[in-house]
Amino acid sequence: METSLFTVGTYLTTRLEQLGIDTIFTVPGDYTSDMLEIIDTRSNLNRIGNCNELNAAYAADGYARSRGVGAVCITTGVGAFSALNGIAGAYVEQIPVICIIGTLSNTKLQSEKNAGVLYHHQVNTTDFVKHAYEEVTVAFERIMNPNTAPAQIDAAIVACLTQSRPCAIEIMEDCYYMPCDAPVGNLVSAPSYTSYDNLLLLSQQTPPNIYASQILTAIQASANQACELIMKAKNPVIWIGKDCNVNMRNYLADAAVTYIQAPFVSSLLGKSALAENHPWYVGMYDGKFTSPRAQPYISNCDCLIGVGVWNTDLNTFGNPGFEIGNIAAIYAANDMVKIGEDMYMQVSLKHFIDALLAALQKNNYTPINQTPPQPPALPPIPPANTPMSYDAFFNTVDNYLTPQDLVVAEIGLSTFGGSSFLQINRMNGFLCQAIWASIGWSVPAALGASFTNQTRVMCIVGDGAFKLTCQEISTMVMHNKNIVIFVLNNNTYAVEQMLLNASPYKHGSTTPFEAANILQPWDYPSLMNAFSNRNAGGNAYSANVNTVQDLMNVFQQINQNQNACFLVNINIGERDYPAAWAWKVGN
Ligand SMILES: Cc1ncc(C[n+]2csc(CCOP(=O)(O)OP(=O)(O)O)c2C)c(N)n1
Repeated sequence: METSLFTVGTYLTTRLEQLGIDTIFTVPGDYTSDMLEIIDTRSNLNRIGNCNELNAAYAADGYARSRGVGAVCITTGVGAFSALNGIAGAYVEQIPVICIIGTLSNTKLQSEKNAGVLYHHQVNTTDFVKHAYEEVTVAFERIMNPNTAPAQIDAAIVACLTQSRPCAIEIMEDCYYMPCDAPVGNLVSAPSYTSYDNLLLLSQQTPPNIYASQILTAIQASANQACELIMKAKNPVIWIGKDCNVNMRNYLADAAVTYIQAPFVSSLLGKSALAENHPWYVGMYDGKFTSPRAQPYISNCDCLIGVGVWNTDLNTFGNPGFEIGNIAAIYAANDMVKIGEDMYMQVSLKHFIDALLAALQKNNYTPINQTPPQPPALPPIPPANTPMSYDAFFNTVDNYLTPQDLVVAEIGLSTFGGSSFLQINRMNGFLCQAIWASIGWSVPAALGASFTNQTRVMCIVGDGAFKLTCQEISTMVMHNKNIVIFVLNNNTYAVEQMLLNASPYKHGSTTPFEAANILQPWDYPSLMNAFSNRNAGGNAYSANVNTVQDLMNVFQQINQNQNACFLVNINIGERDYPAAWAWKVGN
């Protein structure tokens, strides 16, 4: 037999290692066990066993948000369907996750098809996992022939990197240990646009390539129109969005702010695309949840320059139809530029920013602002005996966050005007699943993100969301992770109540909560005993917080135990809400 140094399993693990992936989130299954065995032979790969596949997918998502690309390895059917929600979130939010799914062997499939034997975890003999995953992956490859595995694996991974969205690689269990060709070169994402120089060459040839000319015209015209508006503006504001975090495009946001020298705000999805101690940063712009500091800049703004902002309902909260008012507005995102009624297609953010800055330079642009605004003061820590409330919690946390801290924020009442107003002094230091908004994402995502050097993850999660996926704390303890989880305990699904009927939140209200929004109280700190088997390794702590003093004590403990995992129960009155929600309550 011809021998090869590589098998399908080692080919795939080599590709993952080349991408800088050192951790894979997994749940075993008999169709996948050989793959996990292969992972365990790789000294550069760390296999994390999660409590369930949904958590594994969320963890790979959190890892990818922080590290660039992540991987999860699960079994077919039961595992793949459990993970589907996590993969869907990654798809919607443009997070590159490689999803490896082990499935039955060729022999079993044939006996299923020909002899009518149904194997466990199978829905039927069709490609049922592929059908389920088709909407939430940019590539789905089923590997049934080891000889085609290299090309299939490479195609899936390149699609994942290029489109910054998940791919699935389904491997039949008889293939893992089969030989295949060795990997050639490294896999990189293909640029989503043709280079400017090539467009120019193509447009200058005879006859000119009309498509290249069309794109060049769109780039130039959008840049000129934007330049004209910016030159005229007295109070321009730059609005940084999610496109700047995708595929590491943060440098484009930086280039725009540095050259234009205007105050910038961030969208919820783009929060921390630039570190928020940047001198030109003035806060969050998110419809009704615009931060108080950003508000006057937005009110006076006569030219809004949107750099990579996606318009979603949670990004423009409470502004139906997204009315920004009668001002010049430039939106560059999703390979398009929109200025007023004009749309320019196939204009990548990079081409637009490059051309815009060149146009400004050509027109001798002088920034209207010569110096950045006064740096903000952090909110004062409330008096020590102040009972816990949303605002007391966030104002205190704001004073303790360091550039080492990476905040993973869950969706809920606390996100808007709570986590979203925290000052994050670290690029990409704030993760939130703010479009897909699947509650339960944050705790496993915090685990995933914690595999980042020089990082302490602070996870801020409502009690309702916590209940979905909190078992992953046991994985954190098992792997000695230094993660802090703050459970905002108000015994309710508060945001659901707020959106349904805000009257229980009115001053002095005795209006009962909707029964569906009331939670069974849990003894949260005790959970740490269970998840850590009574603190077996001495690295698991929990605490109850009722006052600001209690919270400051916890931070002291956290700082003294840099390598421990903390579960902190923050007791908040059920009728409390972040002050930023007052417009909704009508108080
Ligand atoms: C998987 C999933 N199920 C249900 C919802 C609907 N949902 C959105 S927020 C929320 C309540 C969150 O409650 P909690 O975590 O306690 O936070 P709070 O609103 O009290 O701050 C629910 C049920 C969702 N977004 N995702």
